[in-house]
Amino acid sequence: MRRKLAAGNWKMNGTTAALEELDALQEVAEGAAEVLICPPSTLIAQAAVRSGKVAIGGQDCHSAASGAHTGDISALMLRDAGATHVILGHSERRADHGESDALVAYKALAAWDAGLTAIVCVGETLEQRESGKTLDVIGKQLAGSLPDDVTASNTVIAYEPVWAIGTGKVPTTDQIAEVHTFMRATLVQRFGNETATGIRLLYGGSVKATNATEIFAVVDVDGALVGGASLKASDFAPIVTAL
Ligand code: G2H
Repeated sequence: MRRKLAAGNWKMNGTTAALEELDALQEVAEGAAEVLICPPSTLIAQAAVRSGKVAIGGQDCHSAASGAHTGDISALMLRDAGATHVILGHSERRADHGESDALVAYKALAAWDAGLTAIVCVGETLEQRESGKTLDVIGKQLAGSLPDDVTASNTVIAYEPVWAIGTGKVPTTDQIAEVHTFMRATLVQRFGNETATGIRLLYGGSVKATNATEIFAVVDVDGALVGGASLKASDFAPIVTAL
């Protein structure tokens, strides 16, 4: 049985005052679903101290354990600051920083070495969807971004159609089901039934309290990666309870 996961990605938002939102999430974090918040790196150590039942994650890490990489953060540093998870290959990283599938796979290895769970993101652009390439794109991203030693506990996959991120546009439940079913089958083929059926598959892209229940009813959706609606506990808590 896969434990549901509600993951909040604060992106480049939040200063110290935002940590109050963690206090307000404690009650929903007592429930059956796992609750994770990925604040900006500057807040991780403080967040981990006051996170209570809420798990804390990073939004990216370098593929190397240490070294001359100005401005970057290693998986070990995230772990040391109190993180248990790290988002990798988010489409904003892929677009803004030119991250390739291969780099994402190296980052996943670094995350595992540091004891972090990698949340690996995949998703098609609108142009790719409209030209009928969605499953091809997702298949290639999964093949290239996941190292061979994936387990149900070291990896979570997030399907985030690029055109749905922060736009308010959400795929139909049939479109989400098609991709999630495809991802599960792809994982079964590569990692075997036992591992693949234990891996949690999240949907991400304009998830809100008003659409969460419908999305969570879709086959093979084990939770959500939430951006804008995770910034305020009053918006995020109803999403958690919808799981
Ligand atoms: C997708 C998502 C969080 P939002 O990037 O990862 O953001 O919910 O704002 O679309």
